[in-house]
Amino acid sequence: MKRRLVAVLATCATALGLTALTGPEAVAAGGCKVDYTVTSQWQGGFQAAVKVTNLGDPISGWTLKTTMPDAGQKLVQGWNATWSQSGSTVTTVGLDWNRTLATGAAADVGFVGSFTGANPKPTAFTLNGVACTGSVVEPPPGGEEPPPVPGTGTPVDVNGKLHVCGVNLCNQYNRPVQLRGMSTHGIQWFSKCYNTASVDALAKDWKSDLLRIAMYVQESGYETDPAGFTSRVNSLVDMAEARGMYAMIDFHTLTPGDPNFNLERAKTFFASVAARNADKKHVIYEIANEPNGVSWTAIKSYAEQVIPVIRAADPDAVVIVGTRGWSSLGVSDGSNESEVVNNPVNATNIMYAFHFYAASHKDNYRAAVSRAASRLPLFVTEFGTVSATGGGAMDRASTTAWLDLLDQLKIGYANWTYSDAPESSAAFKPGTCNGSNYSSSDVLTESGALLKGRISTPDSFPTS
Ligand code: IDC
Repeated sequence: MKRRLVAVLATCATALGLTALTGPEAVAAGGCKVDYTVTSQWQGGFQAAVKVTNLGDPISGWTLKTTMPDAGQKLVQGWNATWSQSGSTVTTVGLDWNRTLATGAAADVGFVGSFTGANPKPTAFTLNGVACTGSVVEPPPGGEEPPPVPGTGTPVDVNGKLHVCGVNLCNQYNRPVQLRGMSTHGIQWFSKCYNTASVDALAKDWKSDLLRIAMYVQESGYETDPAGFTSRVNSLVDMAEARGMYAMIDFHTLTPGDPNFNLERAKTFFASVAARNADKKHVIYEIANEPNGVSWTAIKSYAEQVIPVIRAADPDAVVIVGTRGWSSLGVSDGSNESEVVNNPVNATNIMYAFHFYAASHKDNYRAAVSRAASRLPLFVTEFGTVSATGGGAMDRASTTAWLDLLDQLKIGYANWTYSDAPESSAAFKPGTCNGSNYSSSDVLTESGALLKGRISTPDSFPTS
């Protein structure tokens, strides 16, 4: 059982008045189930996750309604659905990509609310007009359910060598796994942030599964000192290995956007790191961070020249290919995932990168990921909780919508950045990396606190 602060389980009874409903939106006998969970609460505000499970016939659209029990409770912002409040009634309507619910299927939506006074839980829901008379399941006396028994072993101990199976990343038991972790900032600028204390904190306090090593190629990066950067990457690979975390080697191309500009450098670099790390279980190769201003065919051509170089040295490692429009599956260039689905890279054991910045990239990007997830193996190798500049205000609602979606689809992710850069995307406050305390909550930014909260929850990797 998941740890919950509050769980409200409302079961839609076999509905009275069902016969009055016609058309595909009717909920048949068998009804529905709503799991309402307050996932966090703070002074005057709270966040709730709402899981709507259709237990009746398939439906092609849904509207969920409930009543806020206290006049001071207000919807602030919702996600994965269209949310509105009128008086005390909150209405939630499924979006294009989650409006169809087969029997037994569920939609995960959520919202941030505000409250004055008490914050009681809603107990009655209707789905497509059918009353769901629910009963509240109170947490056991003493508060929360007991925490789950933590798994034994590090992420690499449990999962071993990874491979792509279907659209998922799978572990040694051939079962899908989601890796959740952090990206470094550019190692040419923030090497002081990657030391024994900080990487210990990432593994032990954050319980991170993954360290993404962002090696810029330009901007004073690899091109200025290939041997030096190759060796720095390898030492970070070893630091991740010693703590049982996966290491993602990111060839951080950004400007210029055509990865072919760096083709020869990529071949040299990957030949070297793949040979050196071939016997390790924990290395994933990301061959081009964010192609931009370049066609998918040019990216595919680059991939089909770099992947054989890696395979020659390390035949069975997972390789991740960047996508058009800053790894947006083309969406930021007015395209979409179909260009990849229709013309995939000619290689096996590969995934495609998707990146987002939550304050800039919202529902239409989530819709693309939802569609693409059943066709392509995806890994969110970089994302921010803020705007695409790496700065600006954190968008909590959009970030939560994204992470809930990725959790549901078992898509792995790495957050930009595990650093103390003076920008809101950084997890640590400026100056943190001058000291040795990476563990206490007061060194975290708002983004860092949110990500640490998400990443440190138990993984429950499947082992059989
Ligand atoms: C940003 C850094 C910023 C740096 C800039 C240019 O946060 O400090 O000055 O790069 O190198 C990306 C890129 C990533 C960007 C990040 C935020 O992959 O390199 O980092 N971002 O702008 N894609 C979308 C956003």
